[in-house]
Amino acid sequence: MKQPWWKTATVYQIYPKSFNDSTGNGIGDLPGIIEKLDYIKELGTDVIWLTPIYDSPQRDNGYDISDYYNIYEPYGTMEEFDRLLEEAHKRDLRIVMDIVINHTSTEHDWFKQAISSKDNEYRDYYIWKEPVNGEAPTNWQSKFGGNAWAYDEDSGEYYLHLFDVTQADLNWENETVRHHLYDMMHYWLKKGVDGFRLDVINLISKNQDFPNDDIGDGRKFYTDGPRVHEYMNEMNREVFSQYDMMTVGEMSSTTIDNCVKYTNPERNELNMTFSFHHLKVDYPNGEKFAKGELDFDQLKTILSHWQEGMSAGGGWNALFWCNHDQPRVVSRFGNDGEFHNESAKMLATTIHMMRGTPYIYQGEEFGMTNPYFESIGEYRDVESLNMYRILKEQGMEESEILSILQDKSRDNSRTPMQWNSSAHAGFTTGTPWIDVASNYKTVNAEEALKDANSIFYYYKELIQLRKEYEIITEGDFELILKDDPQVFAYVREREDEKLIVLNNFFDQATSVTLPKHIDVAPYKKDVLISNYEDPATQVEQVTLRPYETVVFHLT
Ligand code: TEU
Repeated sequence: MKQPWWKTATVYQIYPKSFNDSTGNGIGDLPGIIEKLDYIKELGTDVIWLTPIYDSPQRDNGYDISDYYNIYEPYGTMEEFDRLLEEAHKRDLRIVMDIVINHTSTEHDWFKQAISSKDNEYRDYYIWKEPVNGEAPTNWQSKFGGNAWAYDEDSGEYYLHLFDVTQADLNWENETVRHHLYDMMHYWLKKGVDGFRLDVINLISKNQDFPNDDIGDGRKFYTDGPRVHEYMNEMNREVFSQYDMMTVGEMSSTTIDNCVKYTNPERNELNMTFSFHHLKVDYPNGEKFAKGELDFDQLKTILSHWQEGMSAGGGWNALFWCNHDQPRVVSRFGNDGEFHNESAKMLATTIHMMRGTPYIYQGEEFGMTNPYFESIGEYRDVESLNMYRILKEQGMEESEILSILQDKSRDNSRTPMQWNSSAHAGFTTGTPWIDVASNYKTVNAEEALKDANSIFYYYKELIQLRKEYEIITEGDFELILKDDPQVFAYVREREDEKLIVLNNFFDQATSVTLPKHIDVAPYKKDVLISNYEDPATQVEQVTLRPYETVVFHLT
């Protein structure tokens, strides 16, 4: 049976603000993206995910929307968006828009009306509560630090903001709000958009008792909440089911069971989900803003559980290491020094041979690294700046905070795209809104395109393999060598075909012996892909060099 197009596709994520500036104002824009469509096509990706481009005060770089129907002016005009869509479609590239419907900016007209008086017709578009004992209604914490409620002096009530104080949560219990949002989705889909990435979509249903959280930060009262699947189903019925489109839900702190429910096609909710548990394995005691090391055993366990659990339940994973909220994976879990090339390719292979739809974040395809900023003045991200203030107030030394931000800040992935070795890496002829990483003269797209052994052409090969070998999208998954301290090894199997995927995650060579139950004797063995020129040829016992990855194809 023909698979839906999004199952064999690879998605390229663009953060417009940092992608390519065509006007010299230091901010990326839509005409700048059009200039680079042939580059994206050359990589071989099929879909472009655009992070929010709507009108916004940019407190959270567009995840604080003030008008769903207009383009943020420095990015360009609606005509330029229409041209981008047309030029992408000419190249068989689909465009997926990022929609933020858990909250709006407090600059949105709805919120301006809502805060103007208690009896305004828009009041109930948001979540307002009376103080409790003169305090915030609950002890829930914002994900950007501090309490999740903001006090409005005029009305004497608080409004909920799970993120920044300028990002007010919408009241999804209000059917009028839901239908306004569905109308907005139809507007973009009727223009020809090919799908949506739905921001923190599993937070939209809150426990209507709004209880205090005696042991946590309140997330259990709004994560995968009481009516969330009802709302997803309604969205699908009212909108998604009417188009040939793709939906991917960003899920904060979710579970495999819920993601099976969100993505099993029989439930008519979403096509696939992003989950983040594998990207918290360097959070000591679950604490993001602290110095942490890769817990390799946890990484293997989590990724394998999600592969096995989602496959068993008929769900579908979005596969990723990087996005605009995450540090650059080659700096985080790889080696951005001596083994930059090898480790980037190994990390890519680890997820691109898995079951799901892979996502490549701009610059990941040629190994962009964290920028290692040395002063707080170089940071722009609201979460990082909030946490800098909070940690300082808690008495932490500035040097320690800056060291934590070098590892964990979301700005690590938001530095300008490194196109070439010219000023500001060819991103802008003006002054970039955020500094370019200092290694742009050697780590850039132009250098990568000239080098047949570059990370770029390795990603291109991985993307092509997914289209050629159905075992990659449809094969069963089995983790092997579970206790090996440095190799992430797994088998994909489908009828009489196997892939054996071996990934050395460290800078020391090691040897592995396949477990006895993996019978390889009757098979013809080929190497499908490897990051070393001369990979092993026999599979039963393999020596893996630093960060070596090799995929054996058994037929
Ligand atoms: O991210 C939600 C999210 O889970 C992360 O922002 C995470 O909560 C944060 O980094 C704390 O560790 C989405 C968008 O991807 C993000 O850019 C927005 O800031 C956020 O929602 C609010 O819209």
